[in-house]
Amino acid sequence: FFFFFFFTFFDSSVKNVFDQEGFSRQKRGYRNINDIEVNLSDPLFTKQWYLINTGQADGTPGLDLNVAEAWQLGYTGKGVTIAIMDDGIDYLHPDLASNYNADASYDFSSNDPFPFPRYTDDWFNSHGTRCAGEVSAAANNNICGVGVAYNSMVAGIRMLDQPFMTDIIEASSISHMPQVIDIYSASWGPTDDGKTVDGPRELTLQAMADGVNKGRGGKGSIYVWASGDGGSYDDCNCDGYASSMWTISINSAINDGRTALYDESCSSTLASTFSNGRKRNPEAGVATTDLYGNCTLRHSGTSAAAPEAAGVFALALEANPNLTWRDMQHLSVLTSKRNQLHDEVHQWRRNGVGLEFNHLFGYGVLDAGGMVKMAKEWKTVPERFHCVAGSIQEIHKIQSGNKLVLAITTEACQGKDNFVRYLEHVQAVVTVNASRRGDLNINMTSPMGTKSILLSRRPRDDDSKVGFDKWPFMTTHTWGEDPRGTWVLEVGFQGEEPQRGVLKEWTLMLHGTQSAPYIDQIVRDYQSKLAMSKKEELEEELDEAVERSLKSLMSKNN
Ligand SMILES: *[C@@H]1O[C@H](CO)[C@@H](O)[C@H](O)[C@H]1NC(C)=O
Ligand SMILES: *[C@@H]1O[C@H](CO)[C@@H](O)[C@H](O)[C@H]1NC(C)=O
Ligand SMILES: *[C@@H]1O[C@H](CO)[C@@H](O)[C@H](O)[C@H]1NC(C)=O
Ligand SMILES: *[C@@H]1O[C@H](CO)[C@@H](O)[C@H](O)[C@H]1NC(C)=O
Ligand SMILES: *[C@@H]1O[C@H](CO)[C@@H](O)[C@H](O)[C@H]1NC(C)=O
Ligand SMILES: [Ca+2]
Ligand SMILES: [Ca+2]
Ligand SMILES: [Ca+2]
Repeated sequence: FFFFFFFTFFDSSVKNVFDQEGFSRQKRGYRNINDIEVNLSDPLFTKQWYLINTGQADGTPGLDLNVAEAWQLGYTGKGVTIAIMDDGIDYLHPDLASNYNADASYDFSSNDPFPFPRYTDDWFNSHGTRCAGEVSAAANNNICGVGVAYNSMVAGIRMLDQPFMTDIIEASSISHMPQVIDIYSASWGPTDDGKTVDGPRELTLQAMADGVNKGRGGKGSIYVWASGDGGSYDDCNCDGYASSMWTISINSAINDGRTALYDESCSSTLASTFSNGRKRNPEAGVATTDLYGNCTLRHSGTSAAAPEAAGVFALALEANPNLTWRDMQHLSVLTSKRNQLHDEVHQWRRNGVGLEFNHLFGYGVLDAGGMVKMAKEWKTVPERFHCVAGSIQEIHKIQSGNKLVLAITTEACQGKDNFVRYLEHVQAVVTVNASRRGDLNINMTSPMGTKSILLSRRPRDDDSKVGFDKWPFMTTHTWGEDPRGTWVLEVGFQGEEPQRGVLKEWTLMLHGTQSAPYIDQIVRDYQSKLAMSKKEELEEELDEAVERSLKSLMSKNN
């Protein structure tokens, strides 16, 4: 993440510092698998390639969550409670019972305190139990495998197993005991049929807002969301839960770094973890606990990816319980890694402050070791501000072969109390209709030149009536950028038949800080860089850079 600091906080006169090789070494730090000393008795532990990937099941060695480093530093999730919002948890399972937090659990599907899964012959309701094991399965007990945060506590919130979902059930679930539950993991959302556009309703939105503002004593509930299983036919920016700023949306890679076939891409995904797909090897799935005391090697889908992220966040929270919901997102952005992920469709790119991202994987795969180390030293990010950068509310026609290009030039509320200088999330609130909604595609480019694909083609979506009504498309790709300047929105059609449509609104919403985050980290990282460096020349150069940056920071912050 050195690039980030450099571009964000150092003036252009020190550009040559950026060219030093050392920076990219830091970002993708090599880890020798043979150095890992984790000796656990759990029979499935060595099958859990997503924890430590030594090349099991034809995987790529080193492509994992780097949990071993976090464990070796002593972080295993102690004192942290993660709720699995799902179809229940087999809390009698011998690998889960000791970590089960009964007091924080509830069954909203049948209104009782016992979220035990309902029996069906086909084990349909095994999902929550499998997710729970990924987070909190106990270690060294000779049963199944181990959780990412194997000393954390897991709560069951049963809420998926009733005939209809209601706003009240969702809202009650995500606001259940927000002072006890630290992290909520959700592997559900609107139907992944490639034609649904839907999101949280009124009560659930309010519950989420209350969660991030008041949960955990005001530091904010951490909501982890699976980005969806709709594959290339769907776009997770059409899922208002995954695309919410208040959730951390997680996608998945398979054990050789490829995308899974069910992966949806979108600009609101923050980072990725692991799941199965494509591979026939039965051990390429996710090994975890299963119903009625069993274990499985075959947990799957982005559903399996979200709980892994919840586990990593539990390790970070143990390292620093002061982390806010935004700190967790910043840490994910800064420490996630490209590693050996590859997306055949979308390039990896760097945004205007040097952070590497991908349209499908977000900022890359979570790195538990990197995260706890940074979390330990982390200072809460500065206050967040919100700026309506501009709004176009006129009728604009869109036609196949003739895309609409609109621009908003903004000062990002500079000179006002709510000036946003360092971006976190950006939302483009769009009202548009079309003769075929699924053929619409929308891109937005920031003043620093970062293009976000806000909406890609969804071939199955044949809506011609509703369109998008004040829909908040979100991007995380411009994280850390300076939003001042001209933003460009491009709206066009892709597909066989000619289409037409009308855009009625584009409102650009900026969210972020006025003062530079990570000031302390910059200095510390430069210092450690200096300590490691053998070249005196480099030392001098870096010393100067630190001094200059501090001066410029002070002038910027005053
Ligand atoms: C792992 O632990 C077991 C039991 O404590 C011991 O017998 C075994 O030698 C250890 N293996 C390694 C590689 O340290
Ligand atoms: C699950 O566990 C039960 C009881 O231990 C056992 O009888 C059954 O065969 C197991 N099922 C599977 C699919 O492993
Ligand atoms: C958390 O915050 C408290 C109070 O501000 C402070 O004393 C403590 O050092 C912080 N802990 C960490 C790990 O930063
Ligand atoms: C889109 O909205 C415009 C203006 O309200 C309307 O005239 C047009 O018929 C609508 N088009 C579609 C495809 O719904
Ligand atoms: C948006 O970007 C994608 C990917 O670069 C491109 O294929 C598409 O044509 C663009 N659409 C518009 C409307 O500019
Ligand atoms: Ca029950
Ligand atoms: Ca175990
Ligand atoms: Ca979806």
